[in-house]
Amino acid sequence: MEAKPRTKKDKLEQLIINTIRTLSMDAVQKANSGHPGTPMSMAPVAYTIFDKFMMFNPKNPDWPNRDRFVLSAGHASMLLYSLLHITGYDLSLNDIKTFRQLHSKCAGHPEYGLAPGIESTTGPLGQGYATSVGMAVAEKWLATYFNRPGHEMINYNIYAIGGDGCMMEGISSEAASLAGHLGLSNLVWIYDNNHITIEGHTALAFSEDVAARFMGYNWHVQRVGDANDLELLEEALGRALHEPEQPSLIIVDSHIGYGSPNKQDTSAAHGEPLGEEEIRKTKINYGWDPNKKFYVPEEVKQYRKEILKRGKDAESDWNEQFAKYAFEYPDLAKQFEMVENREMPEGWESCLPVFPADPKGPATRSSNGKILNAIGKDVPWLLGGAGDVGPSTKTYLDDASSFEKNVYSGRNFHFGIRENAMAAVTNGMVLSKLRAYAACYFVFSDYMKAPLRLSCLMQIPVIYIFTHDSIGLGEDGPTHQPIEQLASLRAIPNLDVIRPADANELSELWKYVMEVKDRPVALILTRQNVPTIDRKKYAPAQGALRGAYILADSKGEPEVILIGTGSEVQLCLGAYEKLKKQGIKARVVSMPSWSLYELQDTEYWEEVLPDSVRARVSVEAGSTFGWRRYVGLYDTGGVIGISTFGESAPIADLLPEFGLTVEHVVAKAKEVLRRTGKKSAKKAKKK
Ligand SMILES: Cc1ncc(C[n+]2csc(CCOP(=O)(O)OP(=O)(O)O)c2C)c(N)n1
Ligand SMILES: [Mg+2]
Repeated sequence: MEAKPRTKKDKLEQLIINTIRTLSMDAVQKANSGHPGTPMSMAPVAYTIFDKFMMFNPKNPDWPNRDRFVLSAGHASMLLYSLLHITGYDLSLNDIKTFRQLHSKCAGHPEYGLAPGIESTTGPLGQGYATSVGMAVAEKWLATYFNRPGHEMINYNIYAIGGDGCMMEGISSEAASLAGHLGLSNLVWIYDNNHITIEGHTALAFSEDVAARFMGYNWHVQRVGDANDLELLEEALGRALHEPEQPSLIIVDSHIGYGSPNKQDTSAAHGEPLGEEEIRKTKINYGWDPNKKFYVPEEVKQYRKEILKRGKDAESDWNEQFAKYAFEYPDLAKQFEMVENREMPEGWESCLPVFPADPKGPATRSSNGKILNAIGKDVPWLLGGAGDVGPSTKTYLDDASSFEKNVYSGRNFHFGIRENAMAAVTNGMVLSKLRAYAACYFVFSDYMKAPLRLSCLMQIPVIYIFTHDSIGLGEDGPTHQPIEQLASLRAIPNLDVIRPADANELSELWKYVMEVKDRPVALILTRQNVPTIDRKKYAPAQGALRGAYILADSKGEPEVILIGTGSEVQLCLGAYEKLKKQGIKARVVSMPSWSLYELQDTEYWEEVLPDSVRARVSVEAGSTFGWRRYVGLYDTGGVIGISTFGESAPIADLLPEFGLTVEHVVAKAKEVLRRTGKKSAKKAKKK
C-alpha cells in the first residue's frame, strides 16, 4: 500500500489523489457503467501534471496560453472529470453524479465543448495521442509567428496520457514518428504501462519494447517504476520539459484498480463498476471513510481556491503582457485575436479568383491550388499539407516554406504517408485555432476515417482536400478509384461534402469554407480537367453556395431534371443541349453539396426541384447509394452512377465503360420520361 504521508503537504496531496480516486469509483458505481481502474491508478500522475506543471485558468478554459492536457485513454474519463472538478472548472459534484447520463457534461468519454477543460474528444484509442501532436505543432507555429523578443506570448506545453491501447494502435506510431522527426520538445506523453487491457494481460498481444521503439522515433524516453511515487514523477516530468530537442515519453508502471483488494491488476478493474462492497474495502485501504460517497474533504475544497487564484493570477499577468505586446505590435495583436476568434480579415473574399470560361478547363485540384494560394497570401494562419502527395493534390502554398524541425514558421506540412495521423494532427492544429487543411487522394480518406469523424463530432472547422475523386483518375485503377467514399462521407453528421463542377463554383464555395466555424468540410476535387462553365450562357456560380442551383433551364416548366455533381455536371449540360435540340425541355441542377442544399428553405427546394417534375436523373461517378433521395423511386427517377469497383484504363475508355457519357444521360432522360408518362415521352419515343 501507499507510503505513509510525511509532511502536511504530503498529506494534502494524498487527500487530493484519493478524492480523485474515490469520486471516480463512486461515479462509475452510480452510473453502473464506466472505467474505474485507470482513474484509480493514474490519479497521482494526472494530479502531478496539473498541480506541479500545468498553467491554466479554470475560470477561462480558453485562455490561449494555457498548457494543454489530453486524456488519450478516453475511457478513463472520470479521472479527468474528477480532476477538473477539484481544480475549480465549472463542473459540479452534481455533474459528476450524473456521469454517463443523458445530457450530462460528464459524458461516457471526454467530449470537446461539453465540459470545460476538455481539450479534445477522446475514446477511439490512439487518437488523443495523435491529436496532441497537432497541438504541439500549433504551439510551435504560433510561438514562431507571434512571439517577439521580450514578448513571449505563446509558450505552453502539451501533455497526454495514454494506455496500452493507445500504444498498440497504429496511429500512435504514425504520430510519434512525425513528432520525433519534427523535434516537438513541447510535448510529453505519459504511457500508463499497467499491462492490462480488456481481454486480460497484455502478454496476450503486446510484447514489444516500447522504450526502444520511442528511442528509435527520436524521443526522449524515461521510465518511472511506480505511479505512486510523486517525487520520481515530478523529476521525470521536469526533465521532460527541459529536453530542448525532442518530445518526451514517460513510461509509468501502474496498477490498474490500485487499492482494490480483489480487482487490482486485473482486467475486471478496467471497464465495470467495482461493486459496493469492493468500494468500501478500497476506501478503507485509502484511509477513507467507507460510508462517504462523492466526498470532497474541506482541505481539497481549500486547494481548489488556491488553484483558482493561481490560474487567475497567471492569466492576468499574461493579459498585462499582451496589452504591452498589442501596444508595440498592434497588427500582430489584431491577427492574434482574429486567429483566436476564427475570424477572417475584412473584405478577404476579394482575393478569390474568377476563372474565364474554358471548354478544356483546369482540373478542380488545380483551380483549388490557385484559390488556396490566393487566400493564403492574406491569411498566414491558413496552412496545411498532404500525405506525401502535395504535387498531385496541388496544396502547396507557393510563397511559404516547409514546416520542419526548427523551421517552425513553415506553412507547408509534410505529413509523410500517414493519413490517419495527418487528420488527427490537423484536428489538434484546428483545436489550437489554426485554419489547417489536410490533403490526400480521396480513396485514402478511408485511412483517416476515425479522426475525420472526430472533427465532425467535435464540430471543428478542419478543411479536408480530397483529390482524384473518381474513376476519372484513370490508369491507377480500382485501388485508387473512389466509389463508395462520397456516400460514406455524406452519411457522417456535421460534415459538408463539397464536389464542385468547375473552378468558379469552387471559388465561390471557399467563401463558405473559410467562414464556417463549427464544422469540417471535405472538398472533393478532380484529377482530370473539367470545363470552366461559360457563365454568360449558363447561371452564375454563386448558386453553388446554396448547395444546389439551376445551372441551365428550359422556358416554362422542365419535363426532366438532370442533377449532376463535380465532373459529371458537364455531362448533364451536354445532354441538356441535345435534349433541347430534340424539343425536350430539360433543366440542369448542379449540386455540389447535399448538406448545404438541405439547409435551404422549402421554397428554394421547390424552386430547384419542383415536386411536379418527377422525371429526374442524377449523374455522379460514384456509388448510386442515396441518390433516390433526390430523384425519387424506381418508377420515376433514374440514377447514373457506379455500383462496382472501377477498372484500370485510360479515362477515355473508362467513362463509356461505366456509362458516364452524354449519350447515356440523354438515353436515361428519355427512359425516365417514358416511365413518368409525360407527353414529351411520346416525342422521345419517336426520335
Ligand atoms: C480504437 C478503439 N478500439 C477499441 C476500443 C475499445 N476499448 C476501450 S478501452 C480498451 C482497452 C484499453 O486498454 P488500455 O489502453 O490498456 O487501458 P486500461 O485498461 O489500462 O485502462 C479497448 C479495447 C476503443 N475505445 N478504441
Ligand atoms: Mg492497460
